[in-house]
Amino acid sequence: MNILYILLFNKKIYKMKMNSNIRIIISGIFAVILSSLSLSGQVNELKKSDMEKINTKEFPALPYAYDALEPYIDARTMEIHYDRHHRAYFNNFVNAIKGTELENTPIEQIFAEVSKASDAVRNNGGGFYNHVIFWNNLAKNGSKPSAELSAAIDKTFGSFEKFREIFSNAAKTRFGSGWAWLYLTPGKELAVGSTPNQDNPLMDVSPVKGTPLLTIDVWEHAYYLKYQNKRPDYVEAFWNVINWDTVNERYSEAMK
Ligand code: MN3
Repeated sequence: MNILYILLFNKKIYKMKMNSNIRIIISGIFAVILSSLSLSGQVNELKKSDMEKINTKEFPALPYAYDALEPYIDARTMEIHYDRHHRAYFNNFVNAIKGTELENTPIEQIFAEVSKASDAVRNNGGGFYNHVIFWNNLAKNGSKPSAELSAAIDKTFGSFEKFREIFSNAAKTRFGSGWAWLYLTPGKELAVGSTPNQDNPLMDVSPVKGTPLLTIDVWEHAYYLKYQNKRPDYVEAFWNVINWDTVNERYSEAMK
């Protein structure tokens, strides 16, 4: 497209009556302007390519065995949560977008305008996506926040302990079902918040907006078999099974 503009502009310039030096200067100025326009086009493309690119065509495998997070999250809960709840969200999402223009739209783009979509797309798309983030930010691998993420946590919350308290509080006090998040705001600041139901910070309907970095599912199905009504105990246990390696990766990707 840009090359077409260069050709058209240059054709016009060469038709004008002026001396050749001025013609060369004007052509040069156009070339600089147009190449900077094409550069900004590339930046936009890069931003798009930074998106999660979560495959919406295939139900993703759980990245570990059902019992991998014992005793903090029990195998039976993991099995039911992944194989029934998550799978149902995935199947219902696939059915909700089938035959519509959303079928080939990146899921992050669907979320950016989810207010225009059906409740089935919002609830099941969120349910599908949020669990992918959740499974991937869990592991029993003894990982730690990176130096960069630690520094940002200290800067924003004062200390890791303070961050932990604020995040845990967001998870414990989310009324009913939902999710707590550590996310990066569009201004590249860390923030903690929570969303109801299957909403997430990528959605235009969400009160908290940004790039998800770390999340905890606080629906009762995530903890009831082991912890029953004691959500705070489940939230405390969660801190033993955070896969900081993936959170660090998400943070450095989002900071680019
Ligand atoms: Mn769940």
